[in-house]
Amino acid sequence: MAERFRRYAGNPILTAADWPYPANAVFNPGATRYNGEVLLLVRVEDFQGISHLTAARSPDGRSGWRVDPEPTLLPDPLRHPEEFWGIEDPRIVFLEEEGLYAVTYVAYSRGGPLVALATTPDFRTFHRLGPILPPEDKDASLFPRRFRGRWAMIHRPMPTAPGARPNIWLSFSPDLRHWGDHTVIIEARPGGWWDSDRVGLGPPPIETPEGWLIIYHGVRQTASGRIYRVGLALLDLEDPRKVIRRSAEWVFGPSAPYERVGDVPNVTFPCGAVLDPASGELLMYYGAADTCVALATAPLQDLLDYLRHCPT
Ligand code: BMA
Repeated sequence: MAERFRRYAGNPILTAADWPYPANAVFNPGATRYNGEVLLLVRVEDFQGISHLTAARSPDGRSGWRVDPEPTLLPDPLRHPEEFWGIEDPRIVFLEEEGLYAVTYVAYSRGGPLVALATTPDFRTFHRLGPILPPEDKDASLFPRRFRGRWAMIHRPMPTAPGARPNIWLSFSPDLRHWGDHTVIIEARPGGWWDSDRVGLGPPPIETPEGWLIIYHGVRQTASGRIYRVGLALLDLEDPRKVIRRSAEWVFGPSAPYERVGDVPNVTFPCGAVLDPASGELLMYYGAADTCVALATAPLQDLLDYLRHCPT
């Protein structure tokens, strides 16, 4: 049994039927703690196929969700043409130094999906910094602090060379706007591997005494479509270019009916996680089958113990 996370008994925790206004699907939420609660910034797909983001809040991160009555962050294609076909898959990080939350999200531009950044103090007002990486690039998150004076960001550019696989990259910036020193950190493994088609960051990197815990999605191409599963890696605390460990096996993947069946079957796609200080559990929020939001939990220490036995 390779699974290291336990599904919440009340799954799925949010569906389109829970929405205060018409929605086709609600999935791939970013997550953070805000005002003593868990806040999810949920990707909502409307009936045109265009996505926006709406906040849902819960005191314990499990139940009692309250959804904003209106969209929290709508695409703004007039001022931000990169958002022409919507905004998707947010990752939320609190930047201590700025006293702000940073939201990296996919802006679906006419040139393809790219990485955009917005900051917010309160999840009511957002300040857009616009595109920070050109298309096609997705699955991006900042680290919450600088390394030797520079910000760092994980992302997943799409290679164009025939046969090249989409890998996870790391880049640095002096000011959150200009990014460089790009380097690959986690590659899709070739051949028969479960993560052979592509890999991409899930939730933002989680700082632990043993290193930055990375939860990533790995994809396999099959005769009946792609399967999106979840793996783990550990990056060096002071130099996140160094991968200390990487799980050989996936640690979570589609098996429940709501993960197997939906708009896109066989997808578990986490974009956010928060620590429950009372229990030491990591609460991982994921989109299930591009249709609804679900929760799976694992004691953080168990994940770190498991990684200690994973390949270097
Ligand atoms: C990825 C992203 C996700 C989506 C997943 C499965 O490429 O677009 O938003 O959940 O595919 O369809």
